[in-house]
Amino acid sequence: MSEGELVIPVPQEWASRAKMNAAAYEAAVQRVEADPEGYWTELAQRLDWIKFPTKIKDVSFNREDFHIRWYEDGILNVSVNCLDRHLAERGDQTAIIWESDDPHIHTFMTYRELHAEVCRMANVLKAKGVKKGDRVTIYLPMIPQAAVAMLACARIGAVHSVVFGGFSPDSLAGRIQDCDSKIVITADEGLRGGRVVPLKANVDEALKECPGVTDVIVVRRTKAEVNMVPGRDAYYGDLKQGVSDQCDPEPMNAEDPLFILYTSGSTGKPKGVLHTTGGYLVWASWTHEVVFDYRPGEVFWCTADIGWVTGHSYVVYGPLANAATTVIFEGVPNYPTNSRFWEVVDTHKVEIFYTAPTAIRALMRDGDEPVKKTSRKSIRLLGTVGEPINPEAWLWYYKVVGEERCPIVDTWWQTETGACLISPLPGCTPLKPGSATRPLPGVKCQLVDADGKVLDGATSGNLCLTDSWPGQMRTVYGDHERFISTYFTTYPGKYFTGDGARRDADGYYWITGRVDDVINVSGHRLGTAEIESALVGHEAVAEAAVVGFPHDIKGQGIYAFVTLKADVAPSDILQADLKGWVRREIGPFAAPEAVQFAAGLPKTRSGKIMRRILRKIAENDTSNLGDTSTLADPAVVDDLVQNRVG
Ligand code: 6R9
Repeated sequence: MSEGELVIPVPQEWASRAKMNAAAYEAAVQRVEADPEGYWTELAQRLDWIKFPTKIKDVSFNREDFHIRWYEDGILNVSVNCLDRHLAERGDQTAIIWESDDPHIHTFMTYRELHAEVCRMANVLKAKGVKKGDRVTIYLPMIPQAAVAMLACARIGAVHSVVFGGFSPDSLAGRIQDCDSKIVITADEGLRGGRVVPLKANVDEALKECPGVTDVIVVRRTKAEVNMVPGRDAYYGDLKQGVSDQCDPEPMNAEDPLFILYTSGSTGKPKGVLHTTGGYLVWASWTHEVVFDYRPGEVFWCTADIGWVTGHSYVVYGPLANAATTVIFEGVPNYPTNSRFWEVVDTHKVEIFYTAPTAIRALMRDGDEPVKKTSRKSIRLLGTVGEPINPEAWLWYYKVVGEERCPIVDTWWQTETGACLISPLPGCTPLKPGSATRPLPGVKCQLVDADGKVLDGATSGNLCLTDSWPGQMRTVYGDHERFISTYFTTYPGKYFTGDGARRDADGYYWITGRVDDVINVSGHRLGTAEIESALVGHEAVAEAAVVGFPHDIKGQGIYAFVTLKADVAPSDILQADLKGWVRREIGPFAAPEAVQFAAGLPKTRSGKIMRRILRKIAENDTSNLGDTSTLADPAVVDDLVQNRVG
């Protein structure tokens, strides 16, 4: 470790007690080199298979014979691995603690109860005609039925597509159409921070564009009166009356799809990231065990919404495969007070707590007192995910929340990677605030320059993965070519993550953020193209260019440059209207922080918008705009700089 650098050593009791200490890590790294088949076979043994795989790994990242297959002749069912196999020993253990938005209401569901509920929902879906391979869209708030719905799909081999409840009717409609689901599972309303989310009304709006949907199953959350379309809509509570709590699990091939999850990229509409059954569950459950040093029965709380991949892998699949008690939290960190997270920790004696840097930064702003007035004695490990964490926020989390007692795992991964790839292991890795540290055993990271030249040693570059891991996405739903061209052609033969990173002299990785046109707002991924396309959908807008800029709490904020149609005059009202427009078109979290009206956008002579310049203006770093000589009309830049909105 270099001198003067802050390094937090592995506490002694962690080194001796942890699942994976330094010796085990080294052994795993060597084993996966020397005997990959043996290593990956052993990893698969953590699951219950109907037929254990004999073909372990078959991968090529080259365009000519591109394929990714893991455990391809194995047969299993994910819901059996998350439920049935725990029943004999842990049937009466709490599987799900549900903490509602209202701090006075929480419920507990045992593994036996969860199993019965999943079987009932699976039978309801079957009665609606859902079969293996069919897509089911889930648009639910953070209630136990969200996990139940996912597992019910897995039980009968249906492919779920969970859409975050914060998405607009339009975004929901696009996701339903893309995977052609005939069924939507939703709730009357959601409740977050005391505010109502009109989920069923959003579904009604979305379905105007989705004639293929035949059935809407409505879970009652607030019991509000909602519009019910006869013949299409039914309450789950009515449908499950008299339905059996037993349902034979569908035997699934390891490479059968488990779920689709839409995520934003640099171009076009969101991609349906497809994950399969065997490799995904091996990776989600193994990383959950080693990264969080998880022991069965412990209370594990990942604060992510199940509408994001973090919720899939670390609220539902990883924890339940490992017989955890997982917390499903409906609320927000600052409601009713900014002590809420820590009060929930104390109420349920949470041992492992996993959240996003944006939440940490927001709470840090409110000072130490709201944290210090709670106990937090139960916590033994902290984690973060979703965006780079600045060392200041890391240290506050470490000192104030964890009282310098709890290691922090800063886990780097993506929707595409299924689960963690770069992360400290708490019993093994000395920590450096702000670094995701080292790749997990079996994960092959590489930094390359813009031309694809491999960079060695301490350096910065674009982060690639040169080999597969079991939890890797297998395709973009319905568009395999887009999968290959998005991820494997920038640097042929390698998976390109879209992230930039620095590697230090100790081989530690420091993720610096996206190098493509993806913006990360409070850990939510958004494509600039998506926001631009929403803006140009407004009748006043001729052209739009969107960039990210550094934001103290959200990590990045959204800055939009807009040129108006010839007959439209700029005004404050229109500015506010455009922010509201994007909110409604995509979702509240996508609303631009700033909208600047521009006479023209900086373009090259071939008509490409020079975002590099727009980024500098948005960042208010206009002293050095770099080379502007290739601009078609250099004068537009002066105008943009002068009219920057603060
Ligand atoms: C899991 C998740 C993926 C993007 C990823 C990167 C950023 C995630 C991070 C991190 C720095 C970490 N990211 N974890 N950056 N340190 N620990 O967030 O998936 O929503 O697909 O976002 O998030 O930029 O490329 P997803």
